[in-house]
Amino acid sequence: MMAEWNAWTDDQLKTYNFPIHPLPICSVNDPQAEELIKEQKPVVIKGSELISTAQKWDLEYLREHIGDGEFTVYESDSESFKYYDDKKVIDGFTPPMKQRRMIFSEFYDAIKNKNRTKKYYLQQPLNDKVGPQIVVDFINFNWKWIKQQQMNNNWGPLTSNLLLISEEGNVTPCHYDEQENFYSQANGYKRVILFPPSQYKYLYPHPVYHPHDRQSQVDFDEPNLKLFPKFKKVVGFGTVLGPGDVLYLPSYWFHYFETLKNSGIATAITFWYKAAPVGNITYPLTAVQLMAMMRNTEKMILEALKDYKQVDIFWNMLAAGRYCKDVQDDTDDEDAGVGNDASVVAKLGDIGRCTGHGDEAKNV
Ligand SMILES: O=C(O)CCC(=O)C(=O)O
Repeated sequence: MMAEWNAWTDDQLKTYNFPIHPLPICSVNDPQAEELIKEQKPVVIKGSELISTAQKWDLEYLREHIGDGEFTVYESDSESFKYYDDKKVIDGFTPPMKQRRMIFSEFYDAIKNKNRTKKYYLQQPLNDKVGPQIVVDFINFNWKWIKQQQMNNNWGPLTSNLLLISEEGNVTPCHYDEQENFYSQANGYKRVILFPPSQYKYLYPHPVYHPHDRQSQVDFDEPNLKLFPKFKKVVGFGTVLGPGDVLYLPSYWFHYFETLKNSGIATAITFWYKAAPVGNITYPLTAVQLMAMMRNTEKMILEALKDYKQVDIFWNMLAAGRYCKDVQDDTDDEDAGVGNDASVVAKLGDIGRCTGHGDEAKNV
């Protein structure tokens, strides 16, 4: 087996105290990749050529070809870009970053400005306003491969291709999405850390009514263990994605991304698909089904009460002295109904070594 050369070193990664196991890495024809996708387990796929025509999309090429449309660019005072939904409004919420609209050359100038104090992250769904050369590159993506995946797994329609152009050091804090994603790295290097849905209780997502819905409340740099004591149980699965890599990121898996320090710009494109319809329900429910159920319950209560401030009062009233007994903590190790973290580690660990790539994966 050939050792794989890494274009990056460990000192380009942020340091965290929790364990991080390697994610499985498979070449595109490896049946293990198909198996993992079917089981809704993450896998990094090499050699799919999904967006090989976008590997040349550096800032110069995009400035020349992407057209005059406007792009959403987040501007932050720090390296952190924590998403918020500006349609959800609550008292006292200050957005942690500014959402701006820029044409590409404005973004280019902002990034090239050496005297700036702000950091930038372009995040824009690809649309029909892009220039003709970008359309040609897009048409020449490996649609045959990805449509086959969509069919094999009974996914619904493709909903969006988000173009992500990130500066070195940018961090997308931990959150989950409700769709299946083939996250494709065009150029540059991004470290990703994933957590299975069964770790929901260790990651404390914000309430559904909150602008940070789906985002973990835990600041990975300075976790507040008084408020979020179970965060110390968290176990991640990580890797560094490089040009041409495709990560299958299953719906409801928590994920965290960082563009490697001193690595320049990183460009990636998401392929978000509606998840497969829920088949026959069997018991115990899966962690994903429980998460979806919790979301729906929270939404229903908000709809009934109308006022988000009443929601906290309601849940406390419901649980106080009745549903919040210590007995709930027993579920941590048995993991009744929410999947078994140990079995996920074992499964992902085994498969990570069988592909001709996984052995060399660094423990990121
Ligand atoms: O690449 C990033 O920084 C974030 C990507 C992400 O969160 C996603 O694809 O769901």
